[in-house]
Amino acid sequence: MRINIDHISAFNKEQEDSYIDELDLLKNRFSKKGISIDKIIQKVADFQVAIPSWALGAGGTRFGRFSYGGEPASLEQKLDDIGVLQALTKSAGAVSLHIPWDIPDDVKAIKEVAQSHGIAFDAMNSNTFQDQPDAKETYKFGSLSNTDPAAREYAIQHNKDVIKIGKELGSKSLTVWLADGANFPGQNNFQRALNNTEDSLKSIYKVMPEDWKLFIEYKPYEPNFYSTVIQDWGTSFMLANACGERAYTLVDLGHHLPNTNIEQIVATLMLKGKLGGFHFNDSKYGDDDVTVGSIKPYALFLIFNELVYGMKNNPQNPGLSWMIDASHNTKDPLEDLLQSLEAILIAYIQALLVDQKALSIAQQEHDVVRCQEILQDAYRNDVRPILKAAREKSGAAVNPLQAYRELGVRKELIKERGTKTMATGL
Ligand SMILES: [Mn+2]
Repeated sequence: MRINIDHISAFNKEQEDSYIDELDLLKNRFSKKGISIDKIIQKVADFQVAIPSWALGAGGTRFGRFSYGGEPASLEQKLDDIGVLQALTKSAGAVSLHIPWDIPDDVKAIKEVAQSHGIAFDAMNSNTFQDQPDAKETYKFGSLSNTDPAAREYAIQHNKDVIKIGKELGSKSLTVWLADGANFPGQNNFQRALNNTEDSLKSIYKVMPEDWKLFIEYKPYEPNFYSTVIQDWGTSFMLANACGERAYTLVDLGHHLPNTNIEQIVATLMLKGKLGGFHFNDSKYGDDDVTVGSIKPYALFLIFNELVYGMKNNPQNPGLSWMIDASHNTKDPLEDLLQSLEAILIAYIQALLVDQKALSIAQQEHDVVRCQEILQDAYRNDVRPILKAAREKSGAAVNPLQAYRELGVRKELIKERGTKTMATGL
């Protein structure tokens, strides 16, 4: 299933002028504050979010997995699915591959498929959280932190292999997320586990090409329930500093205990030039991996407010690697990803509408009430007309989800692939 430009322009023609009046209202309102909606439209049109190769299959839990038909059965088909998202939104122009779930058999052919969809290769993800059928060592008691040097070396070598595959594909970064930790008090010597992890990460960093970045992700609990070796941003930050200049912390929204002030974490990391990447999802209780913006959209806006401020004021921080890291138990994953992309861009636009100059003055004057008013004045807008204008500008469908349904994409995919296919991944 390929969506071409004719599909999109025919769809957009039917929607013509449906948002122009509302857009003009927003332009008038915000130009009085010196905020240019046209500049925001361009920024939104340029914003790209990577889609992970494991998000295209039916997500599941340890209790079950329910298929929806037409799942991608190969890496090529996964790229085709991202191609659908990219054609509809023009904001999903990258894939983040997971190794070993998605080792390309033919690198050249895979690169061509990606290129034909306008998809770049974002960060590579290594997997040392489960044993593969032919594994020579086990990760049952940890990978980069394991007390057994042979298991550690095995995990280091896996990361080196991932870098090698990424180099061939044109990726420029490696994301390391470790499941390492302990299920019970006393199981691990915290200091030894941390030291082992630092040494292992340094050996991986050492072989990374000069133009690559290392992203170190953290998570407070799960799959281990007592302790996690890289439990928080501070530990990740410390390890990134120990590795070197091109090692960064990666923040995943769902990898925090409830009510953690994530906006403050991203602000601190950007000030220190150490925020490398950001994973989007949403949650109610833990690492729930539900659709972005479906539970706490105001929190997402506050985070984006700090990201926008940081991108403007912290040249010491590099451009960020953005990725959706979510799962879908009961939804068509492509529809879920379209909803996530929509929520990300809406929060981004709302943050771009914050009157930063007025906010800075109100902060200086300790006008607490005014500070809140300024934030809410940006947040309480229906910014979808701006998003539609950005989409039209970049050749995307003004309403991607509606276009997806009207074009009958899922029906077409089921016809092509059948109802029994299953994607590798979670
Ligand atoms: Mn993640």
